[in-house]
Amino acid sequence: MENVGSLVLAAQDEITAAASTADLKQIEIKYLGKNGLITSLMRQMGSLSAEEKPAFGAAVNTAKATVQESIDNRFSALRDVELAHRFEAEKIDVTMPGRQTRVGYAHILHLTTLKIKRVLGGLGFRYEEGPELEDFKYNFDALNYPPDHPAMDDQDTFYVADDLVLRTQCTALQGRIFAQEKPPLRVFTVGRTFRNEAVDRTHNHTFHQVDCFMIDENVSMAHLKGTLGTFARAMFGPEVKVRFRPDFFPFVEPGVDYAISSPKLFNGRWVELGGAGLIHPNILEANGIDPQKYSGFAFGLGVERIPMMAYGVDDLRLFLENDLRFLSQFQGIAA
Ligand code: FA5
Repeated sequence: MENVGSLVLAAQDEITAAASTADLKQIEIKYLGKNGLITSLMRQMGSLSAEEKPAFGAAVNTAKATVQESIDNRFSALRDVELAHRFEAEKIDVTMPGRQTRVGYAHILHLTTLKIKRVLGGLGFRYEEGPELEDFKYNFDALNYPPDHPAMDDQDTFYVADDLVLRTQCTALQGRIFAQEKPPLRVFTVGRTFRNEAVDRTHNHTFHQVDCFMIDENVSMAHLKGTLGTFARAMFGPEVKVRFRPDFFPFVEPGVDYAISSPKLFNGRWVELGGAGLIHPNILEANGIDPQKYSGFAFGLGVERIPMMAYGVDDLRLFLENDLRFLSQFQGIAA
């Protein structure tokens, strides 16, 4: 019996000293658990006489109840303290200003594309899209490339299969249109193009091109120059001049590259924009268009070139890196 009393006293000392509800759980297990110190006292019953048994049993039960009650009381006191601490720690200051949500804005290449569409659409050209994963045939063969042209090499072109490439130029759209439509035609496209090239400040593996062509009776270099001049002035300002120089592309004859100059851009220096020319008679013939009756012009240029020149961006890789410190500078620019 003394043993029971001293266990209760020991338990109560520990209960009073417990610093947390977790400590209290351990004390509960230690004394009242299945193999707890008080619970185990019952095992002594067997060694007691029949007269002693009831009193011992009652004493153990009372001890259990006493310790349990002490634990319960201490538990609720400790839990109140712990909750108060937690509430304090997790307190929310509802008067603090909220976190700002960022509002999205259009990417500068998208804005440039919208402007191109508006300008060329306004000149009477119809917008069409071709696939980025293009038939070798449309990317090269239909554009009058000789079989050994270096652009077809693995070094320059991403091949997906022998007859399937990531288009290297938006000019690939021409063959798709010619296969379905007859002149007069005025069509343009804007889209992503891919080249397996060494990447530097003016070359990326993924970039964008505008490509535009027109076929009708008596189309000449004068129409090309007039259209490009109007396009360039609409994109860069009314002071812009356009210059042609001879260049070679298999799909045009004569072929040119063209540059623009404006007193407001690059101190009036000439800056090359892209390639152009009159659509090669071989291409017209291959598509059943009579080159005696019809002629056409085509031009293409890099979309990135436009904001690079307009805003003085010196590295075109920035456009696709998605660094908001760069992109946010174009926030608020009207399309
Ligand atoms: C062409 O791609 C021709 N299809 C253009 C053309 C169309 C000529 C119609 C005649 C008639 P070129 O390879 O020069 O041409 O590319 C045209 C423009 O795309 C370049 O002036 C440049 O602005 C851009 N460009 C070309 N390669 C890259 C590159 N790796 N990264 C970024 N821009 C590029």
